[in-house]
Amino acid sequence: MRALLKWWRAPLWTLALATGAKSFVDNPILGSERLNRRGLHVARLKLAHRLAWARRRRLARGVPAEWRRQFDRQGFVEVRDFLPPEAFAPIQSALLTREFDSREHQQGDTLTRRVAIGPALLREVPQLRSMFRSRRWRSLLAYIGSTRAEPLYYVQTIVTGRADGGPDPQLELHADTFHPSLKAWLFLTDVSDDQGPLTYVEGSHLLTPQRLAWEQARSVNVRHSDRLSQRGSMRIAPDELRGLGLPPPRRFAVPANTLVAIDTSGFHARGSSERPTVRVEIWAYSRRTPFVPWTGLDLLSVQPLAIRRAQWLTGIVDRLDRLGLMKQHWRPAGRRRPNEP
Ligand SMILES: O=C(O)CCC(=O)C(=O)O
Ligand SMILES: [Fe+2]
Repeated sequence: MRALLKWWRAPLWTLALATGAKSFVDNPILGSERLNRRGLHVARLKLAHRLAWARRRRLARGVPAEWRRQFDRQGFVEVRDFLPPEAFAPIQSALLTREFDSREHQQGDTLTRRVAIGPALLREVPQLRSMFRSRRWRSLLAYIGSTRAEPLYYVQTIVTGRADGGPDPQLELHADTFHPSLKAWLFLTDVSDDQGPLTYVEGSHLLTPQRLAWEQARSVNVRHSDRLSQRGSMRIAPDELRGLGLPPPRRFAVPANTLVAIDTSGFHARGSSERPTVRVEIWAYSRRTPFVPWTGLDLLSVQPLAIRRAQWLTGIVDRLDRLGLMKQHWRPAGRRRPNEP
C-alpha cells in the first residue's frame, strides 16, 4: 500500500523530466542510480546545453561582439563603468540611502536582503527604468540567459559576519542548476577582495568531456553527496578543478558600477570575507524552462506584467506558506536602507 501511495506520483515525476526539475532526492526518477548510470542526468544536461546554445545563436545579433566573445569563452561578462556616471550616480544614491520594504534570508552567518523592484521604484528612479529598457542591457542578459524572457530584478544586500550561524553555504563552489541560466550583478558599492566578492571559474559553463564524466560520476553517487548537491546544485571541491582542466576561480573585486553577468550552470561561489561586510547590488535573475527551442513566448514578460512579477512572487509564496504548501524563506525585514548592515 505504501509503495502504491508512493507511485501515484510517478506520472508527475516522469513529466518533470521535461522541465528544469533538478532535485535528485525529490524525484526518484531523476535520482535513480540505475537510470543515471545509463546516462539520464548527462542526457538532460547535453540536451539543455545544446538548446541553450541554439537559442543564443538567435539572440546574438544585438550583443556587442566583444561581450559575446568574452561570454562564449569565459561564461561571464564583466563590464566596468557599465553606466555613464550621470546615469549611475542617481541610481546609486537613491537605492543606497532610501528606505525600502525589504525581505531577508539567513544562510549560515550571512544575511541576504532583497527589495523587489516594481513599478513604483522605477517611477522614483527613472534612470533605472532606462537601463532596464536599454538595448545593451537587454540584449546581453537575453544572450547569457538564452531567453528573451524578462529577468526578475531586486536590490540585493549581502551582509556577512554579523549573524550567528555556521559557514555560508554559498562559499562553496557550485553550479546552480544543470542547465544554463542567468544571474547578473550591477554593483552599487565597491567590492574589495576581502569583502565576499563573487567568484567564477572561467570556462566552467562549457560541457567538456571531463565535465560530462564528472557529472556522470556525481549523478550515479549522488546519495553520498551533501544535501545541496542532492537537491541539484552540485558542489565541487577546489582541488577537483584542475582534473577538469579548469583554472582557479576568478574573484570579482570590482568598483561600483561594474556589471558581472554569468551563466550559473558554471561553477561559482561567494568569496569569503575576513571581516563583517556589506555589499549592495542590482541583481537580475532569469531561469526559464530549459527544454524549449524558442527564445520568446513568455506571457509574463509582457509589460506591464513583467516588472510586477518580483513583488507578486513574494505575495504568492507568502500565501502558499500560510496554506502549508510551500516554505517562505524570505522573512519580512521592515523598511530598511540597502546599505545598512
Ligand atoms: O552573490 C554571490 O556572492 C554568489 C551567490 C550565489 O551563488 C548565487 O547567487 O547563485
Ligand atoms: Fe549560486
